[in-house]
Amino acid sequence: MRPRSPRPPVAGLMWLRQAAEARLRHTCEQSDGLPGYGWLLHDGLRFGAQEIRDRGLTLRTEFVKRPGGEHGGDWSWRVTARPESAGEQSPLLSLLFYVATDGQGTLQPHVEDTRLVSVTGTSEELGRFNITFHKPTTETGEALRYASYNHLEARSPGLHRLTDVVKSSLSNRFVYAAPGEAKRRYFAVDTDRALPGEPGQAPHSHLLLHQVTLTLPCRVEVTFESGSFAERPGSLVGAALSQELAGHVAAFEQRFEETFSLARKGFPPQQRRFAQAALSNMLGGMGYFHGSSVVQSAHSQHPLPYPEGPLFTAVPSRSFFPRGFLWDEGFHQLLLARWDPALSREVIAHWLDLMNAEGWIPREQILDDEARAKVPPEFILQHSEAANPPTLFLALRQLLREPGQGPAELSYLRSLFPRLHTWYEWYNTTQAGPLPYTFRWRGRDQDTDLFLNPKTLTSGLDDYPRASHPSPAERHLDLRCWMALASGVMAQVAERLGEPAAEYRRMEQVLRDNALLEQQHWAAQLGMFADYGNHSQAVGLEREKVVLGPGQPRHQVPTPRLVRVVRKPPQLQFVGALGYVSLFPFLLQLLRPDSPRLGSILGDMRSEQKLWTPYGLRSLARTSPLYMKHNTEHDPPYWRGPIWINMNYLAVGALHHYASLEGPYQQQAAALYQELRANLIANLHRQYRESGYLWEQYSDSTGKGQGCYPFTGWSALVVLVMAEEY
Ligand code: 6A9
Repeated sequence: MRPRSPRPPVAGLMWLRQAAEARLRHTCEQSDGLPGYGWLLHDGLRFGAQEIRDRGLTLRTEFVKRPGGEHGGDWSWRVTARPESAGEQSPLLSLLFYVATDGQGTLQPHVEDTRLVSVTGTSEELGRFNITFHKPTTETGEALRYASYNHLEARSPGLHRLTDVVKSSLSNRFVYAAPGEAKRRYFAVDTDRALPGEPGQAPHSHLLLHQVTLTLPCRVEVTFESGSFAERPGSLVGAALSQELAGHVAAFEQRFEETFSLARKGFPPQQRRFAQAALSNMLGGMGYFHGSSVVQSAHSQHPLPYPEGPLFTAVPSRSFFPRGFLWDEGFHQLLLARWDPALSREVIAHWLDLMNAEGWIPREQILDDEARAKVPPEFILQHSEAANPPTLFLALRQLLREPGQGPAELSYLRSLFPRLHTWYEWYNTTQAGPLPYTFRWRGRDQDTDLFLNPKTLTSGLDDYPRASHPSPAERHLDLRCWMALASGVMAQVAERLGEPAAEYRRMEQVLRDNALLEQQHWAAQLGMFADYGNHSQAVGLEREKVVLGPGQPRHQVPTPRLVRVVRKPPQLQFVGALGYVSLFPFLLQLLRPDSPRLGSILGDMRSEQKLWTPYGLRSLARTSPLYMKHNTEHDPPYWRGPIWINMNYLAVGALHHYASLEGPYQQQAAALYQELRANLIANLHRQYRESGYLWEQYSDSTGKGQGCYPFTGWSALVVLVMAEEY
């Protein structure tokens, strides 16, 4: 729990199942391999309910915020712990509640015997506050429970080191002695062992921690009360908290149904809960980040820190990629704009505020030490010529469609407009292609010897096959289609504001012109839309031959590397790689409904040899030369076969669109729409049921979730597929 502040005081929970070894849980770590955790309900503002399944126990955590006063009001947390299965011998559990500062504010502990009863404090944005750790009760809150108490006061170099500080203070010299039970030793924080802080450096973070150790099942509540909240109707604990929670649950259910109509569409309760969890996890995973990217620009020799700033954003995966990604965000906001348009507007404004004077927005937002701690060094640097698909236009288009467009929405658009224009022009100028109305992603991998196909991280489709030899002659189909979308939305925004819109419209019309599109990107011989560039199909990875020098012993020779061999020299031509890129004129609905190309795309999509699977559309056709090929020895296929949900969402949306327009392919589109939609929903739900999570991508041969988890970024778009909202 933290306010949106650059240097926030934070409150949180760690837990520890008492066993021979102390395994402390704190932040979301994929390597912990929990059987399941995530938000089941979360409205993004006032309330949330989370379930965490750890081995042997289940934790349910719930919070409610109650507005009041001048500092954001009160909040309460409730944690209920149960053994995983009834009848299991009750393990001893420690819940560790903490509060910590991050360079500003004060905290004052109030201890009775060994129990930290409460913390009073102040901070810039929260004013005065009081946090109370209530005594544990039975699971239903009726009676008090026996427990042992410990507490810790310590210093930490920063919030990202809190886990280490707590871990290093653990000692098992403590004894749990409930009346009538056998005594048990347990691990607890030990103030005597707390780190003194780093010498010569003012310790950044002040930590206070309350540990309660007891048997299951049990419940513990914590209340935060804001000093400026004068007329509090009573503390938000016990029965009062239960009542508030129940009210929020009912309101959430109703709002969810009003927004997505899943009950009306006949989805059974189990599938509705799945969809609620997907939405809730995207909302609950949102973060407020603060700091600066490290940027390499063409104007300077060395990387420089970008100006410091905040970013309020959703994230692809809280456990694995807990930071903002530009093109992911456009997809996230497609979902959130339907749930809470005001929240979406705020997020989009945050992103546009990250633009530099030239119109560039860094693709990946790695803003502070905490974020940097989770990123390998080679990914930290952001290059100021690197683009990423401008999907925020997708989100904006959705916001323009939302009902209730009043003066506030208009003035919001007006304030956005100059930045939108600058951003749009940045793409037009810096990512221009070799011919008018063509485009090219800058910043492809240059090292053509070590990669089977040099990657195009900026496109978002990383290792999707492109021209084998990057060159200025390349024309990238996906970027061209994104620019058609961007032009159309710019025109719409300008029209709404009474600003000159003709140039955006003209650009949109040219980019939508099917004849020009075919001239630049239809590969007649391949029978598909394609990229164009300096390309050879005949490439492969082979072990380098090792030549022993005279007298050189074999064991001194390094293991031969895998290097790329080009068996036929590259030439300017279309790139034969049937998959998501070839579908773009369809995905972004640029094709006329009577275009014969629409017919061939639908055919390729439905072909099981090519793109169709029972679980969704695969990223690259099985018939494509680089299908499921490694890019290097240690770089497995990523966008070369597996099923990705953002692209499948666009595909279902496009099928829905073409099914609604009269034309020779209307029936076919309608049939595919039903089938693809049903396949996606069934597989994601099944994977969620079986594995406990939504995943980054799905295997095209088994449908199994793979990559990182929980991934409730764009995979959560399954909610919109269920709701038929495109
Ligand atoms: C790796 C290793 C703990 C890759 O969802 C975010 C992005 C997408 O924008 C992109 O389209 N993902 C997709 O191809 C994840 C990128 C993560 C890169 C950093 C760090 C983690 O170590």
